[in-house]
Amino acid sequence: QFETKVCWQRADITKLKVDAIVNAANRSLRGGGGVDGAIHRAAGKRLLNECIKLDGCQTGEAKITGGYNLPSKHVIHTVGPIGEDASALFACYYNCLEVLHGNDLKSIAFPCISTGIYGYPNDKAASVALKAVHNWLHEHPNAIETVVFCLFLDIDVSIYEDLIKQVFP
Ligand code: AR6
Repeated sequence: QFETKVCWQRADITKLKVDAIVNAANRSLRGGGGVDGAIHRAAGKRLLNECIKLDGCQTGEAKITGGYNLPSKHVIHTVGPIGEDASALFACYYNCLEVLHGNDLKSIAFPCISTGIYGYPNDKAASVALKAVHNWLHEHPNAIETVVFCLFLDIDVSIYEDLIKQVFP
């Protein structure tokens, strides 16, 4: 038996070797800018071919594909809200964990969904992200091994450094 480890790391998510990295996608699932563009570039065009078959993704939903050329075995694509919508952002994190667990996978890395191009305020997004992960883990004790918050910007490092200790003491 293990205890789920929750941590943050400053990294390019395309370099992480976990069972699944999360993509902050758009509803078409056909690629885009930001982390979505980086993931598609690193995974190669077979990722887009698989995504096209998924028939898009609604805001707050999550869909899984292979990882292809990435070090991670899978990508879980989710679509964050445009602007501040706590219940939609909560659903993104929660549903990614549902999909991870539903596929018998054990480790996941999240980017800061919606806080780039989609404009969600960083501090508010972090508290929703941590709350969603905390709730899911509370409902599924030790069902998974590792949750990594993959941070790209200094602002998020300073926010998560503080908040993660409060939510996961
Ligand atoms: N690794 C980790 N995090 C990254 C990376 C990376 N390689 N690159 C960027 N980030 P964004 P959104 C961070 O804009 O706000 C796309 O066009 C970035 O600094 O990628 O959900 C989609 O197709 C920020 O902290 O996603 C959608 O149309 C975080 O990832 C739209 O953007 C999310 O920023 C989604 O916008």
